[in-house]
Amino acid sequence: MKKLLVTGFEPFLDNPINPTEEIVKALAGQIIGGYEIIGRVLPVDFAESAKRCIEYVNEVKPDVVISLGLAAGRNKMTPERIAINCRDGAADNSGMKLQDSPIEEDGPAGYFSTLPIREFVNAAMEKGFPATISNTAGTYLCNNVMYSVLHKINKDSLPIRAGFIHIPASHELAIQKPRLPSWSQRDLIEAIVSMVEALDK
Ligand code: PCA
Repeated sequence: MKKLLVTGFEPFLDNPINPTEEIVKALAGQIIGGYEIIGRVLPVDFAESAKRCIEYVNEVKPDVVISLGLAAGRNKMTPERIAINCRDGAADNSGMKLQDSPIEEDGPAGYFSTLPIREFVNAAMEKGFPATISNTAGTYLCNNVMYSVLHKINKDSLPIRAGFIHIPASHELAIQKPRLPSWSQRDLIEAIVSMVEALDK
């Protein structure tokens, strides 16, 4: 059976909960759209997260990698179009703070997602979940993981489709940070399921 590696992240910065962790736990072991789901949670750590994700790719040998990250403040599911060769932003969970730092010294400026992001958006919307393509994954850990995985796939010519989806806050998180737009955890999970089902449409 085809394999899908789904990754999420641990909590970070002022977010005591990361709903991507719950999504990974909920989906791991399931079969969706003809894919066996393997779930892994990544650390919010510049030195570790991409390395860890690539180790999981080597271990699992998936056909597809979908990485998930929280974009607190967004109100829709947002498949990312592109990852850029830049690390910048707040300190990570280990206290490492980078500015204007390339992910790969000699790497290309960016990599486009190789996931069917337009189909993802259409499939989520058909099921009633607001979704739109995002044209920036930022410059923090999520962009770092998306770029690094696509770089590895490109460099080694691996037959793997990969990319990233940023998700809104869950209600559980919004209770602690009341300004955030939020979704129920169940809807977050179902919206991701609707996109997984669209992988081969
Ligand atoms: N979101 C952050 C890092 C971890 C996460 O879930 C980001 O958007 O980079």
